[in-house]
Amino acid sequence: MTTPPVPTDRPAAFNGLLPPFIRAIVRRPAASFAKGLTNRAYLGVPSYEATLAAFDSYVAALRTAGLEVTELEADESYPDAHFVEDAAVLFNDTAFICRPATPSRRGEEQLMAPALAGFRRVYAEGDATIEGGDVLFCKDRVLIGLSRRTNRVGAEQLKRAIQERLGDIRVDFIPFTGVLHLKTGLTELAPGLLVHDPHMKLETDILGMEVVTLPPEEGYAASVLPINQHILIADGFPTLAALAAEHHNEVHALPMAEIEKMDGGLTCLSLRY
Ligand code: CIR
Repeated sequence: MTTPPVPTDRPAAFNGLLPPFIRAIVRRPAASFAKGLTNRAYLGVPSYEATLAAFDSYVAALRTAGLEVTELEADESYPDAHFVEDAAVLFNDTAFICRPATPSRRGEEQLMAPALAGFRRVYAEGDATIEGGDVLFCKDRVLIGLSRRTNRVGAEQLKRAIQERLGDIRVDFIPFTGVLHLKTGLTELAPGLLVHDPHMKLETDILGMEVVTLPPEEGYAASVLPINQHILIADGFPTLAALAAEHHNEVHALPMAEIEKMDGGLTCLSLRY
C-alpha cells in the first residue's frame, strides 16, 4: 500500500520545523510480538489480546486527533515491526529510511519502504545504524540521540538529509544511556518544553529549552506524542497528566502498560506526516 507524501506548502504547526500532521501509518502487532526485544522483561509477559486492545485505542486516538490512518498488515516474521517509527524518519516529502541496529529488526525498513513509495526516499547506508525512535523534531531544532541503536555515522547521514531538505536548521546530537531510544526518555510536550525520564542519563546539556524531569515512578510517561492541537499521553501518571492539561486542550490518556512491557511507547507505534 502506497501513501502520498504531505504537500510542503502548508504553514508550520506545533512541530515547528514540520507542517501540521494529516496522516499516520501504523502496523498491526503480530501474534509473534512477545518474541520481540525488551529491556523490561521484569514487567512480565504481555498479553496479545491486551496489546491489540491498546493498539486499537491508540489508532482511535490518532483518528480523533484528525489524522487519516493507514493500517499495514501484521508481519509474523518481525515481532517488533509494529514499532513503525523506528524504520523511517519523515520530513516534508522525504522519507529517510533507517538502518536498524539489531539483527532481529534488520529488514523492517524494507518492509516499510513500499508504504513510503510516494516520498523521496533517502537510505541510511554503510556503517550507519539509526532508528527513528532516536529522532525528535522540536520547535526550533532536531535532536538525534546517540544510543545503542543509533551511531554517529547514522546520525550524520540523517543530519545531512535533513539540512539538504529543510535548510540550515539546527541538528544536535544527544548521547545518552539508561533508556532504549531518545524518545523513550525525552519528548517535547509543548513548544520548547521537554519532559524527561530521570532514568535517562543525558551526557550533554540541552541549552535553550526547558527540561522538566519527572519523578522516577513516572519516568515512562516522558514519552508523549503531541499531534497538532492534541496530545497523547500514557494513562496513570498524575504529574505528567497535569502538565499535559496545562498546555493542551485535548489530552488523550491511553492504556500503555502492555506496550511498555516490550519497551514501546506512544511515539514508536506510528509514523506521522
Ligand atoms: C525494540 O526493543 O526495538 C522494541 N521492542 C521496542 C521499540 C520501541 N521503539 C521506540 O521507542 N521508538
